[in-house]
Amino acid sequence: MDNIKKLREEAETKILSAQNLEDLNKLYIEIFGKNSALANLTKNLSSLPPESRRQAGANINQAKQDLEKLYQTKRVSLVTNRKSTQIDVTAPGKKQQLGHLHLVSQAIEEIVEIFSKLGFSLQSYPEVDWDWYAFEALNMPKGHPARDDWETFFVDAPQNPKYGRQVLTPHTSNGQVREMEAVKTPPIRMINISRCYRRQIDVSHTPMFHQFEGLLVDKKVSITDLKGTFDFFTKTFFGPNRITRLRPHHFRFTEPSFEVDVTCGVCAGRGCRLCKEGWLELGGSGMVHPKVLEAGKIDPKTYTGFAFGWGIERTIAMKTELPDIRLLYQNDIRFLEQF
Ligand code: FA5
Repeated sequence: MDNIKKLREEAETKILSAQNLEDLNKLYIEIFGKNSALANLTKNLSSLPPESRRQAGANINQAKQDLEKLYQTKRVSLVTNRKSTQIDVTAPGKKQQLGHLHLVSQAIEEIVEIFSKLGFSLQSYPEVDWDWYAFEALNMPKGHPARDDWETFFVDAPQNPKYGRQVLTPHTSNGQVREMEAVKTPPIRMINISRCYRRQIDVSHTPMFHQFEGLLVDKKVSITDLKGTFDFFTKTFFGPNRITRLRPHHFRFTEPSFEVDVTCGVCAGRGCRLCKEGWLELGGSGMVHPKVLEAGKIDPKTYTGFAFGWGIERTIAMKTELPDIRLLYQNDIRFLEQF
């Protein structure tokens, strides 16, 4: 009797500790096979005294049945486990979520491509620059009230005796004199795209935004070239029915200066809630001021040029009828995935 109990307990432990189906299969022969300890007990029944033979036979059978049951339960659990870790190659695939470029990056790519058709090449100038390039070389001497329009962030760092303080560039116009210094002798046809920073925030202003700056310097450049460039850009970027107009304005670094307007895409220039009078402002522009050419060591008697600086977020807003440019930076996937 004790033999059967011990044998049964040993077999139970082995079955329960099998780690996989292969181990369990091997145990079957060991526990239930012809030469197993259980089979030997059955064979030896005849050697027992007749009064205990019957009970011993019943106990052996019971042990066999219980162990079979345990064996099958263990088998089912190992099979289920194996299935859950296996890959079902016939299962339908899960659709991968594909990302895409942010709206601002898409616009930058498109703008660069349009201007490259006119021979402008993309340059990159610092986002943290000296006061000299952001203001002084652009005909805005220290303390000049025109600087206030740029609501600038100044960097808390030592000043340079010649170049002054460091600023987070409030516009891409800092690239103008830098480009003149780099090229030295015109022609110059530059597009400078960069992040800009100003202390502003509302539906049409963000503290960080992007501008693209165009600068063309050559002999005999006139306002007609400026207007033709804007018309080409506008029709390619916004569509063939959109037209531009130049509205007189004032910038210290261009003379004459203009603001550039484009007909509204919603009302086609008739006037609506978005544009009020049929026109939307794209950005600033003008003929490069002789003092700026001089700051870039270019002779204003030989060369003339035009420059413009537009906000990329506003340009996108005008194309997509975005009611608030701050949406571009809220990282809301429901908004971004529409474009
Ligand atoms: C300028 O920044 C001049 N440097 C543009 C220029 C360049 C004029 C070359 C002449 C020659 P203004 O401050 O108007 O100008 O800004 C130009 C454009 O930048 C605006 O029309 C607008 O589209 C965009 N912009 C300005 N501030 C913000 C802001 N906080 N958030 C988003 N866009 C802005």
